[in-house]
Amino acid sequence: MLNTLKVLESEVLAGIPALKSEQEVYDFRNSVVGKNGSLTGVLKGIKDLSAEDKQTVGKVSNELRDRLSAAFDARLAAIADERVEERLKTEFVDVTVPTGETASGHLHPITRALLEVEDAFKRMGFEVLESKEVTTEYLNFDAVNVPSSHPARDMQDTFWLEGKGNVLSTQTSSMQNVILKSKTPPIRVIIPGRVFRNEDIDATHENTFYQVEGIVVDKGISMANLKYAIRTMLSDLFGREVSIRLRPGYFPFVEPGVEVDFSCPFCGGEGCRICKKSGWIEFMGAGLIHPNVLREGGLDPAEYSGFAFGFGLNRLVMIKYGITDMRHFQNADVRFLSQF
Ligand code: FA5
Repeated sequence: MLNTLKVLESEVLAGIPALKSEQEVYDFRNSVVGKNGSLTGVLKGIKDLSAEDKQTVGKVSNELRDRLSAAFDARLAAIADERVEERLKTEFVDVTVPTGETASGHLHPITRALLEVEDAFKRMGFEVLESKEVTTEYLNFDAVNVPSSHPARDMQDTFWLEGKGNVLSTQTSSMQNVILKSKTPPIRVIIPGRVFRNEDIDATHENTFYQVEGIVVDKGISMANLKYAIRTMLSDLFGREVSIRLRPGYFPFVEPGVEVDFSCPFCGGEGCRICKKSGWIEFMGAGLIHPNVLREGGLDPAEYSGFAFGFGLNRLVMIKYGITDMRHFQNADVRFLSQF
């Protein structure tokens, strides 16, 4: 019987590697160790053996059953591995291949417009400098001709910071003194920056918004230079010639001070919904730099003159793109942002 078992083992072990699927393994295993299996059949004869042979054959057959069971399990594991290998080969997905479906980010409309504004001024020989978001009471007010007793301080609601005399810039004009002291004429700079005012917000007012300051100082600078620079920049930005209109305006750091309007680029000045039928769009404050400001910046007003202007970028972008609510800019809502 031991011989029969040996032959049976070598036959079974030789047959296992040819099994291709789990089902084939189960069927073959059943044909060996199942109720009517070949090994089961041989083992049924044990009962007729002598007591001594029963013990020997019993031990050998138990060991044989364990070896065959291990061989079947190993084949099942190998078949599972082969299946995974096969799937990896046929179902391979290269996750690095571009799908063309991913939306990539883009510039915020304010940033985009600012770059266009900067380009227009650079073409006219202007330098672009950055303003400071945290500044001093001196630079924001005193140095631009607004002493502490001056009522004009109340024109801009200020965020005062802890510590001596520090404020959040309420206007990019807080850079005027820095520029005048650090440069020698001819000076031609624009200074874009974020400014802050302690104001209630609504569709046309924010507490955090962008301004662009412009400063030009040289001998013999006049309002004509201001008009030319602003007309050129706006015509570039809107892709159409615009005209400039000046009205008297009050800002402590300029004399004379003006409010600058430009002809509506949408209707050409005939009157439409955007310019509220007036043909003109209110744009910004400007003027010739006040002698006190030049002096505080270390320049002699008898020798030099200059102009300064400051406009709100948020409002300009609203006009350019027909945006009706300024609060959209800071909301980070993709439904708004994805339109630009
Ligand atoms: C100024 O801030 C002056 N520094 C401008 C200036 C510079 C005049 C140089 C003369 C010479 P004003 O407070 O008007 O001025 O603000 C300028 C622009 O900022 C406004 O025309 C407007 O477009 C924008 N602005 C003002 N307040 C707000 C606000 N709460 N939200 C959004 N934009 C605002």
